[in-house]
Amino acid sequence: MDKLLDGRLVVDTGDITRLKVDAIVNAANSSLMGGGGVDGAIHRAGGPAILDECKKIRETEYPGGLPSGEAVLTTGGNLAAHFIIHTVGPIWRGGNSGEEKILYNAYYNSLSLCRHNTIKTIAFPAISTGVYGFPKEKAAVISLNAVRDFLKKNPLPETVTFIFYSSLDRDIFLKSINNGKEYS
Ligand code: AR6
Repeated sequence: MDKLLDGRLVVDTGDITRLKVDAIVNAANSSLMGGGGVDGAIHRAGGPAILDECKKIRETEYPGGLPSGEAVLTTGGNLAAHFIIHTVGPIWRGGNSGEEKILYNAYYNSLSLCRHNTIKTIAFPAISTGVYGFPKEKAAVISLNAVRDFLKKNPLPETVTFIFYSSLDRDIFLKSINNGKEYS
């Protein structure tokens, strides 16, 4: 486990569905109706209450689907986490379609939901770096910048965890942020 940003950002490996934190973030798609990857794992582990709330969100707030870069909150269902924050990262299209800003927004807007829901601890998977094809090295720097910018201005969440599914992905993250901008 590595700690950055004065201990407020923890970098670790594992299965996000098993974490005992107040909220976990889901790398969803605009439909909010589930999918593969971490999205599928969260819905399977958390049970049908999550999809029920996603359907309500689609019927009310977002009939056209959740735009990429935005975030919404549901129950955590059967998970240890009380809440799931569903966000939609960008699909990588080569880098000239606003992908970097959308990824930044996905992290930042997910964190913005912490204050109203008194979320002290939150964990993120590596949004967009799976099926959506965002280069992991670039995503590392953007995700760190978004969390650093947010935590500078806000007492909640107290701690953020970046949970990588493999130690290789964790190592790519740590190496990329050291090659990128200063992070302290
Ligand atoms: N715990 C932590 N990380 C995980 C887990 C897990 N249980 N499972 C996968 N990952 P992806 P995306 C990692 O493809 O690129 C879905 O179908 C994985 O290794 O899940 O944002 C949605 O419905 C990778 O590093 O999300 C969308 O359609 C990271 O999670 C689409 O995929 C993200 O990979 C979203 O694509």
